[in-house]
Amino acid sequence: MISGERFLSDLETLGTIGWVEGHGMDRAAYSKNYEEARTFVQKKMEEAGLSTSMDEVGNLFGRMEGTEGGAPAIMAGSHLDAVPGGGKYDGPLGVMAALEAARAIRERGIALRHPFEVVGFIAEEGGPLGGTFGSRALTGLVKDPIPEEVLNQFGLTVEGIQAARRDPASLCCYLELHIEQGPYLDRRGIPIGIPTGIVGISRYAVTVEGETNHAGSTPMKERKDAMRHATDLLNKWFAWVDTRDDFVCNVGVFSLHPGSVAIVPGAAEFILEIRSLKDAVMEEAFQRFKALCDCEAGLPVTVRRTVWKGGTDLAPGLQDAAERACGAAGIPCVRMPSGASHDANSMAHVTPSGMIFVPSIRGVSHSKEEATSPEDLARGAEVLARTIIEADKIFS
Ligand code: HGY
Ligand code: MN
Ligand code: MN
Repeated sequence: MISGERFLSDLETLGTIGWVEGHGMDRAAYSKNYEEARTFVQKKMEEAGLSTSMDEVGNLFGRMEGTEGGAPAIMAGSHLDAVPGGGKYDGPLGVMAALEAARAIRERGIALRHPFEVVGFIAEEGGPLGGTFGSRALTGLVKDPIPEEVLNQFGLTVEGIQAARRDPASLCCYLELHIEQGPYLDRRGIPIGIPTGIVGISRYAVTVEGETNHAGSTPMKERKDAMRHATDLLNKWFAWVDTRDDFVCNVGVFSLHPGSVAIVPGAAEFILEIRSLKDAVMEEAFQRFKALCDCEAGLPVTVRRTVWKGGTDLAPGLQDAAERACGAAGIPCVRMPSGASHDANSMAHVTPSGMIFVPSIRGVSHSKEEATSPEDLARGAEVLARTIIEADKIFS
């Protein structure tokens, strides 16, 4: 029912905004490139006859009314920001597919009972605002205080964040099409995944306190080398992580201070990220890490939790709706968990939420090599459009 050609053309055009050859996407939330991308999407929404608006934190909405005035809205979309050097589909696929669904529904004269809103969330990717920021603002989940300098950096205010909260009663359900960002579908040749749940994410700022000293004249045995202590600790930690299969862990940010080749590092700082479908497992893993820090003789280690987003289940009714949509279109699908976090994690806290996955070639994402075939992209948009129509029937 969608126009695959129009959808893919708009998606690829959006993918050129902020794209740097050899690097990947340069489109952080609140950046110039981000604003250019959002303006492009807003124009496309208006051309499609949607009424557009933006909330106080920079989320973009395109709305078309339904036949039942005052009914809660079906919302579909994803995020428009990208990780540094990331790909062009992580986020924008879901926004442009929701827009294409709106166009196809309108062009076919399908009268939805519920209003339909396309959303482009801001600041979904991890960063100073904690990730899934735009959708957490909409759902009232921005609980931890944000440092003044971070608010100023992005032109945000506490009042603005609070004003962005949407009354959950105004929402009927939320749907998000997204690339899988893992190898499950690609390895099995299955074109559509239907996520059953989304992992929780926890992040910890870890500091190892050593002692700066001369890198040449300080005897090895007398050094309080923060780098060696941190790497010893992490080697022991990852040896334990490798014995488990119910959570994943990453250290993507690691810095040494003062950071000179001729100085024994006095401090090592890193961000430890733990993800699991089960919050209790995330907590157990953290306790194990903490115990390692405490028992590892030598240098003092401080650990501060900076992010805790529990895992969420996705609405079975929307999983069934997506499965029916696939069945009607003769598209094979499989239910599976999501190892990546998404705005649907925030939305699932306030309204029935569902997701649809399309394969990531070689499972690669958060990389300039991120890729999905045009056929799979268009198939995902088709299933999303049909699922929206299904959702319109199942919710009052
Ligand atoms: O990190 C994530 O899981 C998401 O891609 N932001
Ligand atoms: Mn994403
Ligand atoms: Mn991402």
